Amino acid sequence: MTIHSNIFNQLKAYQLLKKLTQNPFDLTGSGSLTSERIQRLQCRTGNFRLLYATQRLDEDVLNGLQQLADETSAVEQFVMMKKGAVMNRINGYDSENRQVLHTACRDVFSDSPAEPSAARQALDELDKLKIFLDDLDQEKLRTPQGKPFTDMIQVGIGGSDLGPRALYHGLAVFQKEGRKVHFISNVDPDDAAGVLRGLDLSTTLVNVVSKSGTTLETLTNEKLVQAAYKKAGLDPSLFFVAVTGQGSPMDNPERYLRSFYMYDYIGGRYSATSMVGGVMLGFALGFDNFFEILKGANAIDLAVEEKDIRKNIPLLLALLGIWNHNFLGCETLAVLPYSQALIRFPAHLQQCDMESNGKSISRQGESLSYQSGPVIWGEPGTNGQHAFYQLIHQGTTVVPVEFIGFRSSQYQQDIEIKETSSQEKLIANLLAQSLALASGQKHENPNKRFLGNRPNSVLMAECLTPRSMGELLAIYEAKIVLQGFVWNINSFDQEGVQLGKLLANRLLDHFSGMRQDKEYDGSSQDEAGWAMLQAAGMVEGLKTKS
Ligand code: G6Q
Repeated sequence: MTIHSNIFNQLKAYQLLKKLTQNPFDLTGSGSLTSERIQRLQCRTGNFRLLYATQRLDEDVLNGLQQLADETSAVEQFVMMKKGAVMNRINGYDSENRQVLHTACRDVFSDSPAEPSAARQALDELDKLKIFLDDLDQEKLRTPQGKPFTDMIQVGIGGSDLGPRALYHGLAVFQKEGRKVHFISNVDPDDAAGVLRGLDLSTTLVNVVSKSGTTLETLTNEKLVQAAYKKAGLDPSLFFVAVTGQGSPMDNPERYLRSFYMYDYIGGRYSATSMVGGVMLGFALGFDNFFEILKGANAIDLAVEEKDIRKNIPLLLALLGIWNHNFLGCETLAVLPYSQALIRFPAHLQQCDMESNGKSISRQGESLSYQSGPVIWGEPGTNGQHAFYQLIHQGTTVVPVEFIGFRSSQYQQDIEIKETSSQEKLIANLLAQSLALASGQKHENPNKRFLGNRPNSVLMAECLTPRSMGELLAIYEAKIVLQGFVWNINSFDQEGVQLGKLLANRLLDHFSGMRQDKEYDGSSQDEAGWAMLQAAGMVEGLKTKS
């Protein structure tokens, strides 16, 4: 397949939509948010419905967005991706050159998966995981003292941390009794120290997750945790499990109790449904719950094949995002879940979206003459309401919002006060915010005036379960990928994080230089780096310590 080479702002649909920005739908007028509009502008996919009457659009804009999706073959490109096309590359330049097959991790329910060999590999890893989890459940796998394992520390960073961690928090209510998970990601020694403090290492497994097996933070933390085990008189190889790429420096089963693979064609930030999330989530929630996550994600991957934007939530979300960002000029997007369990979900989206679509060249290596991905941020509501919502309502910048909510709570432990439950209070707040942002408020006192026309939509489902969590994850993964197709960028590489890593290593060389030679002076080979170290007081600090 040849990679699509459309230039976004030269498309016919772009010109059409550009004209429509002259007079976007006014949500503040009396009679704007009619019941007919609210009923009509809804979309259903899987267990979710998306309410988008509170976006600044009408049928003409929707038709234009449909044309944009069609003209860029967004859905067709998604299907090609699932079938194993090499989508991760920049044509004509040195770049990654890979398939993009995170969808294969959950394409394990049909006899004719989109890419059979990747689905086979996913099934093989799932079989290994099932055996591992059964061995733990049946206590065939126990601690050297014969006790069951109760805890797991996941050591990993970036994609090997954020998605899995978001899912773990999202589904903590489904945790198996007597099992708990902890995470170490930052190379800040206080991250590890805080987790290790008070943990009984003799009943704790350590899951070291690194696709490359070379990530500085993860390898450092692995060594740090190993040292803690040795200090406690425990042999790390009887406690440490690994998830890594085939052939990576960590691909050495002898060093680990069990080893699992994730494959080259699964990008880190899209890897939560591979063994990167699977081992830890299986340990915490049990195999069946992990399988439910996969089912939910797979259902969305299939639903994305629908070309009608009015019937495909990920595609519609992608296009609404493009309307707000590229046409209405909104620079950021807030994702605000009204669910405490989704506390880490915005952090996962920050990575998944911004690392994917924070690009400024096309897939043909040309500079973009239009905006690519927006800044993504968020926090669970209603806490945010008492914090940053002021700016969203009355600030000088317009921040589109994607609200996420659930009709029922997870724990089902609620109380009625003044004839309403806490869950009802939560959802009433969510819906009220959506309306208030859209309609605004007229007032003779300027301080009490709300301009309104702040675009937002509401993503709702019944309850946050393993199935709907899997759906939510895949909805956003697909949204991000589809936007990348429309913008004609490579959403699957991350060159932008390399330069900082390179410079950090150069600075670290100065530290070891100083340790070896008190008279060491790095200013001649690296003026700026050395000066930064001096200015930060690090040179002085190290010399006085040594
Ligand atoms: C994600 C990125 C990045 C990666 C981490 C960890 O898409 O590639 O966040 O996940 O740098 O990499 P390893 O899993 O190789 O340690």
